[in-house]
Parts: sequence; structure tokens; C-alpha cells
Amino acid sequence: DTWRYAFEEALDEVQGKYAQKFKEEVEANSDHEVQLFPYGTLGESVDTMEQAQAGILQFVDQSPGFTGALIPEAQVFFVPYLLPQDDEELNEFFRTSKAINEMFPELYAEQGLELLKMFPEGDVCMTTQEPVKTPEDLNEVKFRVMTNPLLVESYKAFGATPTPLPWGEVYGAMQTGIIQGQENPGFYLESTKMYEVTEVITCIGHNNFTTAVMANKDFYDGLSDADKEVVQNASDAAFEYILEYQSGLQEKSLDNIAKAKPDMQINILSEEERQPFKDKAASVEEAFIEMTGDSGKEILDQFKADLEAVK
Ligand code: 6CS
Repeated sequence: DTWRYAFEEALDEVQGKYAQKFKEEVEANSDHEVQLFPYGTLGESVDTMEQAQAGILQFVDQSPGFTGALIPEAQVFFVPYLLPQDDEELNEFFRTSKAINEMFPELYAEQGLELLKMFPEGDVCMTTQEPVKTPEDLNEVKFRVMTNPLLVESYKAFGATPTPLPWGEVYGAMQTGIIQGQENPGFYLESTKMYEVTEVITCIGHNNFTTAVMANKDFYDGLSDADKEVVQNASDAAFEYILEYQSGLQEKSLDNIAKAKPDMQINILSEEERQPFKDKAASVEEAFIEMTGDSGKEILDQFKADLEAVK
């Protein structure tokens, strides 16, 4: 039989690489076939999530940036400056975190989803038309964010005017001036050619892009123990593969952008320059707790304990 798997990026982008590895592992170790549906073939992220919940898709990759309405606690990934900048530490956190590997699966299960893996996709940087050296520089900048209330709070706190949009509208909105800024990890800024429609890249170290891969829960529960093991092993293999794949990718992507567009300004802000953004962001954690109550607080506390454990 054929298992259908949709994701939010192209085949040769990070989610696509992960999906290809997953497919390869499943097909090498079982009689099942995995059919991959890259971004654009089945709609936007909200559409593929609906299809996965309805069982039309067996697997879906949807980033927490789009999961806020369904699972408010998933917005914890957008509390600024929570995730470490060090890759080793970050990878070990995703590998061992109790919040990610034990608590989130319960929340996804309530939505009919078997959470298989969460993994990081790279340090998120802003692309804008004008340089951003201080939060004041974001004043009056209409800044596209994923459709996630906490991300809206973050950019409000940074001083911008957040504008939630699905991915498909971003390039055009930037080109026509409806928005003047957006954020994404380096590889994505390169592959989607965001540098064609913006002039400045600014990295303030506020976040690493996280994504989540899940299965339709009824489908997963109906699998034999052997098939469940095939799925789990393929997820583990794809997870380790994608962490390795991303080693050095952020720097390489920014280099490639500099080559493709020599007058692109690329500013990696210093610790000192980041401090005002950190100060502004302190209120976002409170907003998260207000939005999610005890359940969110529990996740956030466990998150922090898990982060402490990998330091
Ligand atoms: O910004 C976005 O909407 C997209 N960014 C990434 C890195 N992956 C998929 C997502 O749709």
C-alpha cells in the first residue's frame, strides 16, 4: 500500500530532505511505499493539517508556527531567546527533551495526531528593506509572521506591525510593498530567493525554526507492532540525518546569498546589540502563559528544565 506524506517545503529543502530519508527508510524496511507531497501540491500548511486529521494523508509536517490555533502550547517555540544558539546543545535538547518527547505527544494526540518528531531547521533571521540595528528600526515596519498569536506578540514587543500570512503570499506581498519584513532560517532565505525582494538580513539570535512531523493517529494506532517500529525507526534515522545535514548550513546559505547578491547587507548583531531585543521580548513569555494557562506553564517549566539539563 501507499502512505501519503505532505510537508511545507520543497523536496530539496530541509523538510523535504527529512521526508526523503523517512521514505527511503520505510521502503527499505517494509513493503509500504511513501508518496511525498511537497509544498504547493496540496495547499497551504493549514490545508495539509486538515487532510492529515481527516486521514486523507497518513503523514504531515506542520511547523508549530501554524499550529497555534490547534495546540496553543506549541507556541512555546516562539518565546524569544528560549532556545540555545549552540547547535550541539540545541540538537541534544530536541533529542532528550521530556517536554518534546513526552508532553507534546499527549497534546497532539488530543487532536487526532501521533507526534513522531520535532526538529530544528536553523537560526531565524529577519529580511527587511532597511537595516535593523535596534528595536526602534522596526517601528512602522509591516512584518510578516506565520499565523501564530505568540509570534504576533513577539513582533509587537520588538516594535513592528506584525502581519500574519500563509507562506504563499509572502514573496508577492514583499514585492508589492504590502509588507516590508519577514523572518526565516538561512537556507530558506536562500532557496526561496527572499534576497531578491529585500535588502538587509539581520540575525538577532531570537529563535531557531522548529518543525513537527506527525501521523494520523487512527492510522498509526491501526498499524501492526512491526509497522509501528518501522515508522519509529525511520523517524529516528531521518532525525539524526537531518541534524547532520544541517551542520554548517546556516553559514553556507548566508555566504551563497552574499554571492548571489553582493550588495545584500548581512548583519549578525553582537550580544550587546541583541540586548535591547531581549529586554523587549521579556513580556512575550508572560503572554504565552496568559494564552495557555496551567498547561502552557507546565510545558514551559519542563522546557526550561530540559534546556538546563543539556547545558
Ligand atoms: O515561513 C514559512 O511560512 C515557512 N518557513 C519555513 C522554513 N518552512 C515552511 C514554512 O511554511
